[in-house]
Amino acid sequence: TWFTESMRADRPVPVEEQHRIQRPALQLKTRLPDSPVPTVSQYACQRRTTLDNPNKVLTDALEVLVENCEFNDSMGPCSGFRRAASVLKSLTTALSCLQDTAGLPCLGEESKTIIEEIIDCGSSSRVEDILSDERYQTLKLFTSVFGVGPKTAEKWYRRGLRSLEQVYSDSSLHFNRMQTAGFIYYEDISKPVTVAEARALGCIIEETASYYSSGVSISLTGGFRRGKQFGHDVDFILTVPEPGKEDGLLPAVIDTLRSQGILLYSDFQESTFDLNKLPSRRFEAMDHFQKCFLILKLRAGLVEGQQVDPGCRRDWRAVRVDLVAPPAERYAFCLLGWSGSTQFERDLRRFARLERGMLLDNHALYDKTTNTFLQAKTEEDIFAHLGLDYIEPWQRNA
Ligand code: DCT
Ligand code: MG
Repeated sequence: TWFTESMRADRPVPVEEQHRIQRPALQLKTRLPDSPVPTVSQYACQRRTTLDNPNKVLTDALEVLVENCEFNDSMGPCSGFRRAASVLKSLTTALSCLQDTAGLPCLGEESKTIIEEIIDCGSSSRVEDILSDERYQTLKLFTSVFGVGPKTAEKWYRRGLRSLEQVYSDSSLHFNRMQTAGFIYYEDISKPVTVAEARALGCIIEETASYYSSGVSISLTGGFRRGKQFGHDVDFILTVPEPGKEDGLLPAVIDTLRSQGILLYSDFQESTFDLNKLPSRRFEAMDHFQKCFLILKLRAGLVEGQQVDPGCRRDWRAVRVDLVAPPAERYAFCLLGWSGSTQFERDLRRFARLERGMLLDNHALYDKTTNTFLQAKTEEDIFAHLGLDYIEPWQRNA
């Protein structure tokens, strides 16, 4: 048995149970027949995780540890803290003491120590130490630049660099195109993208793609599909019904955006999709679909509810946009993969492999027992193949 809607701790208590709870001590001695114990699954894809997170103080703290492990390249403890944070995010009530964690999966001793410290004292010394650590602060700052990962950040840190100004003015460093754009538009792209901005970008992409073919469909995916109010970028999937016609789609969209004068940066990646390759075992491996990472110029006048400030030196902002264009028959897999959250995706794949003997990635679902690819037109089909209850996108904020 695993977590279902009816097992939630905060569900309304049915009338027949209310008086049972209210009866005094004498009644409690006669044991009620064993009721199923609500259990929380170790897999995020068997939990419903909305954006309401009453344990944010705890999950933020655990995520600092995750980030610190990523900076130190220690992947073992990293996944432990990730899973612990994710389990807490699925709870509908705040933990008030360590005993409240009884029966919860994925909480190792280290995670429990952090949780207990925060519940008892309001903060964890281990987390506070990391937050005030110069290396952590610097690596966090450097990796906030588009195109800069932990390896590059570490290299700059080792050279004694501590601020973005120092990095940018160090003439001995070579920046790639992505990093250069990251520095130029740093202020704009560090600012969260709003839902209204995401919608305005959707209209721009839709119109632009329609010049290529009237049959193009566009889906908003990523965090916004999960109901987030803000994102670091906007993710769209573009498809055309005619097989093979997607081949020239993104280059055409990029050209049109350029001729409209709103393309600030683009990194186009040709498709390397090959159905003969089995789904990858590594989650971190990006998918093989045709895609592009863009920075676009979004005019304030196109964003609903946004006033154009006459005193402002410019009437636009730079925004990060990702486009992916899979073959139409791969759409469901691509949508499920790009909808995230990243932890939800990791656990979907882990569940498929360990519990079902199947390999799942953004392209396909492969059954190792029967040596067949399982077809899917919708996300519901994929959950059904995996024997999972369907989880709505807004419940995938694991
Ligand atoms: N994804 C993937 N393969 C990866 C990394 C991510 O398939 N190697 C998926 C999971 C989420 C989705 O792509 C979009 O990625 P982000 O934009 O980074 O995540 P997000 O949830 O949209 O977060 P944000 O709101 O900050 O953009
Ligand atoms: Mg996103």
